[in-house]
Amino acid sequence: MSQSTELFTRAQRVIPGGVNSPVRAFRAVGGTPRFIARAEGAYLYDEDNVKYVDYVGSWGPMILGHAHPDVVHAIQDAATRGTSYGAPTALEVTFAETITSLYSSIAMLRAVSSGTEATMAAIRAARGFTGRDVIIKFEGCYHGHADFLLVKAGSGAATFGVPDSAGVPSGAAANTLTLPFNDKGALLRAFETRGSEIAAVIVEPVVGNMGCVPPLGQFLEVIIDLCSRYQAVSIFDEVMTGCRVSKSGMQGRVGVTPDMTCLGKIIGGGMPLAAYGGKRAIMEKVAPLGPVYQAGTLSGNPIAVSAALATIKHLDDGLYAKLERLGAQLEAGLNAAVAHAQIEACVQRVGSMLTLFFTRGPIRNWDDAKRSDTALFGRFHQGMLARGHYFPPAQFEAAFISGAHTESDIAGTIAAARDVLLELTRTT
Ligand code: HOZ
Repeated sequence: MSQSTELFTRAQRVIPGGVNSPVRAFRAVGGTPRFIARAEGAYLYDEDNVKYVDYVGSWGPMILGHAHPDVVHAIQDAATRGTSYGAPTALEVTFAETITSLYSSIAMLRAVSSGTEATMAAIRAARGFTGRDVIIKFEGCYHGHADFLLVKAGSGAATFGVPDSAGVPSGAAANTLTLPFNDKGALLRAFETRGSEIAAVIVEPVVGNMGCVPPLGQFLEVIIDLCSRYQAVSIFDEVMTGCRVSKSGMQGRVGVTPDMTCLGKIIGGGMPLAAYGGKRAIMEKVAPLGPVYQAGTLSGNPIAVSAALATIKHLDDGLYAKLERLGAQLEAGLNAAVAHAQIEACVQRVGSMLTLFFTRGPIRNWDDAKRSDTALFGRFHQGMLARGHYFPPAQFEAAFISGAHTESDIAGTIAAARDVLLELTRTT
């Protein structure tokens, strides 16, 4: 029996589903989750010492690849000075100054420990600022697991068919309106009918959590414009896209400025660190300056902030040019493999995030995404894994490339995908 199988058996006795985050259980693709022993650069090694080219990258943070020497050194160095103080540090000031210099939408920010906390706190601040209750989110977008955001949510919630989670009191989500992503008309109508009640619109500016779905036709601009016209707060959830699709996220890539921004993943350098921030007038509502309460013992943790600063130092134009190049290589190779196998599938990509959907494109929203043949995706995933290529274990997730990947890694993955897709057509 493999080490992963043995560990999974033990894990299922003491951890729900054997995992600490549902999608890791591989239920959407079948097979046994690999228990990871170590990682380096673009590669993961499981407990049986099998090597994989990694396209999950801890779900986004590992933009430099795993165990980057500067990041590891920063963590080791910080740890010798203590692991947590629950008191302010110089590091946090530098971190906040660094982020505000990268994101013109952020005049002030609060560090927190996860993307879930960031979105939850940003919405609380927006509600406190506007004095309104209603928020708008988009179907298939996932903003963490706060009660009022687990409505028609993407990621694991979509994968497991529970976009509306049990355990969320109906009242908790009563003020959450959900609309189709990329539907400007629906958004306009919502503002026309309920504009004076709307506190905020929260959006993943490129959705990563129903698979990779880019915004179309000025959708982001329209969100910002309508929010400003109706004195609501536009919130970009750039937990996944921040420092990923450009150094200053999707907002920097397309040149727009939301009222608030949530960040996580890359800005934490692989440690539990996230942040929310925005216009000074909004952030001045946050305690102790204002009446919106939010706190956290591990917020701005010195080890996490050290990893973050060491990571951000490496985010330069050369890195993003490389990521764009590798992304284009993978996209073109997968498209060619799909065409060769004559399979109904499409690739969607923004920079170094990408999804192979097993349905005809384009995928513009959740209704499009959910037409995907998830069983076929599962078989594709298993085939790739068996050949040493580790893709996200669910159709409704994005794959990520890091600066540690090489052209030959990508070429190997394309060759494997060609084989696997052909195999799928032969056996369907
Ligand atoms: N919700 C995450 C993907 N969008 C999964 C996190 C994890 O399992 O680590």
